[in-house]
Amino acid sequence: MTTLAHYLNTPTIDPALSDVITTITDVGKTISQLLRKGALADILGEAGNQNVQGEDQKKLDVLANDLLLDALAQNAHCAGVASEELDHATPANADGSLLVLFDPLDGSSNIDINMAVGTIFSILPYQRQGQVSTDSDFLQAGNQQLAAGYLLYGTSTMLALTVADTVVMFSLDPDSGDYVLIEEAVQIDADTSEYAINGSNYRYWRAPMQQYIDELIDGHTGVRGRDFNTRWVAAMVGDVHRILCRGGLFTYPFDTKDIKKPGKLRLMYEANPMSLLIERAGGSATDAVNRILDIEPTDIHQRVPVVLGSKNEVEYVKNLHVQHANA
Ligand code: AFP
Repeated sequence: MTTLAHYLNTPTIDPALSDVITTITDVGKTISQLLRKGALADILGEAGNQNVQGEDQKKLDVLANDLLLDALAQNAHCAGVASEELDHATPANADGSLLVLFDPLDGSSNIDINMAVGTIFSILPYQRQGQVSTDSDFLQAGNQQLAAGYLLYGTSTMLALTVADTVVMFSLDPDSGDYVLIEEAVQIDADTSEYAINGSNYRYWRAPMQQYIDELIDGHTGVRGRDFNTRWVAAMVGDVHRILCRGGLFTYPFDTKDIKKPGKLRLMYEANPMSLLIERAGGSATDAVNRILDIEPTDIHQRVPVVLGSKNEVEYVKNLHVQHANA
């Protein structure tokens, strides 16, 4: 049996990185316990505040955010922390070599209905050791990430992590409190017949995305010549987990619902870490055309359209967009 502690304790993994990952995953155990207690822990419902994105914060969002912030502030290797729930990054230990970004509780509308939620994290190098970190230190492309992962609090708690060339998966053993390795090299099939999208936004999508979904719905009667199946967890962490387990395509595309937002998902603590996991598992991740991991960020809270998952399907979406652009 390989535990996360064993896995991280290898000469090929920077001990600072191992330490920060351990801090995050330890907090994950606490969040998992709170979720198990649910209503009994008085963590459901609204906290009465709005986050920087103007969204209502749930009690557990606030709690998960505070738990991660406090724990990382005490980690000597962590130079700064950026979160979905904070306007600006918070400096931590100036001598640290790492920056951490996270979405403390992705899919928070699922909390009150006892459905899957998760914590997503991304770890970047810190270039100005010895000086206090600021927002601009975090503005690095996703291809600079040293590690990324998520904790999925579902029927069991699972950790997907990439800190080397592969994606590994652990399951949290509720008896021992250890994360136990269950999958050493996750791989996504290049082809799929399953896709995830919030179809209620159809009228706001661009023409190539509408065409793509029309083709999938037409199934064996249309140009694709086979049937497709829809799944939507309403928590990206759940949809990405399904794709790592059995392939598929997930998209939250560009839409015109709110012209100030080019997409719903956040580049730095949702799209980037998920894209690294997906690519390292053999899949692809784009904004419909361009590789997500090559986007140079301009704001820690910037949003981006996302199309990720099985390689050939992501490529198909890209080709439709290129064809429309050239028409
Ligand atoms: P929160 O970050 O507010 O929890 O939203 C979750 C999310 O960003 C992402 O995880 C889901 O895929 C997506 O929103 C669900 O969006 P819809 O509410 O439009 O279905």
